[in-house]
Amino acid sequence: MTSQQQRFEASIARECAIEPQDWMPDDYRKTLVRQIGQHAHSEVVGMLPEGNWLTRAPTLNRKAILLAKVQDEAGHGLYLYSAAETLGCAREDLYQKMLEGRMKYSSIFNYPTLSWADIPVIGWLVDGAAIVNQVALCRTSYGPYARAMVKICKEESFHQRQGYEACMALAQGSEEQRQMLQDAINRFWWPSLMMFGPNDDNSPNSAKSLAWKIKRHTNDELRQRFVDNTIPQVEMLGMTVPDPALAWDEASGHYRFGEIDWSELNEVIHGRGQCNHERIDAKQKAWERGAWVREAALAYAEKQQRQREHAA
Ligand code: BYC
Repeated sequence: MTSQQQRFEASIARECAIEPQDWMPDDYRKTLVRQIGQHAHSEVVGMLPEGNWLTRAPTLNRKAILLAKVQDEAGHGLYLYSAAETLGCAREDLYQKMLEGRMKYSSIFNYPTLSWADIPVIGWLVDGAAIVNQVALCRTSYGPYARAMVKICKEESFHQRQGYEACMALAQGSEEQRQMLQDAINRFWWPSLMMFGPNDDNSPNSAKSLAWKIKRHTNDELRQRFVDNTIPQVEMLGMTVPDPALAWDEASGHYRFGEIDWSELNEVIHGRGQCNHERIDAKQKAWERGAWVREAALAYAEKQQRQREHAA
């Protein structure tokens, strides 16, 4: 082991954050670019299913909240693309890889939002699952990623609470509203559990990511934490989850749940989910239509630079 490698391993062991100027193994850098890049793409693709309901939110108040949430997701994408840039990769390159299907984004955003109840349920379950994963990432070993996560978690936590509050409004509403809520839970329950990734026996990246403290917990540990947190909330709403195997296990102090349909997750992450084409198509069009904004922003930045140089 070289002295650089020794210093790196010692920093990881001492829980010292690795910073952009520090030496790091190529594989550590690659793993971070992959995970932070996918995470950034998930945030911006995640704007689409929710954006679908902006014009149809049931009240002006709900519309204003949803608009703010969708904007927050764009901001999260920005923090994460910036964190990835500190590793030496251009934002445009990462984005192109996502558009070309060479980088992934979270499976959850390849499901359609069919009714208004999907929006509260996404806020509650999807942002709820995201927080469980992301609170752990606040202690990830790469400094810029950990710092981005602190800010993101505060906003995600607000999203989760507003989602649950909107679910509660439906749960206390008419029979039709309760049915709409139950239907949304039925469709989003299993895909939310899939957000945590394959089970530990089939997670090729986990061992290295855990050793480098990029990941702090395994996929299954976080999934279990999410189920344990969420089932009492489901009961509070007077709803159920579509899992006949769900049961409280007194001995372990955890809920036991049924087997996830891994073939479904596999299909979705390999581009064959219900909305994969639609999502990439929307992002491709947004990229093309936004060209003038990028050109204008660059021209403005160059003008500012020239003025600063002139003044100096
Ligand atoms: N979807 O070895 P594994 C949000 C891939 S957005 C797609 O366990 P790893 C929000 C995985 O990438 C939430 N792909 O991998 C936004 C790998 O493929 P590659 C996004 C998945 O990295 C808007 C392969 O399967 N959160 O919060 O150790 C509105 C094998 O998996 C998925 C993050 O991105 C999946 N579900 O663990 C509302 C969190 N699962 O790259 C909310 C950061 C697995 O080898 N990411 N794959 O080709 C992570 O924590 C980890 O990357 C994962 C996977 C737990 C997702």
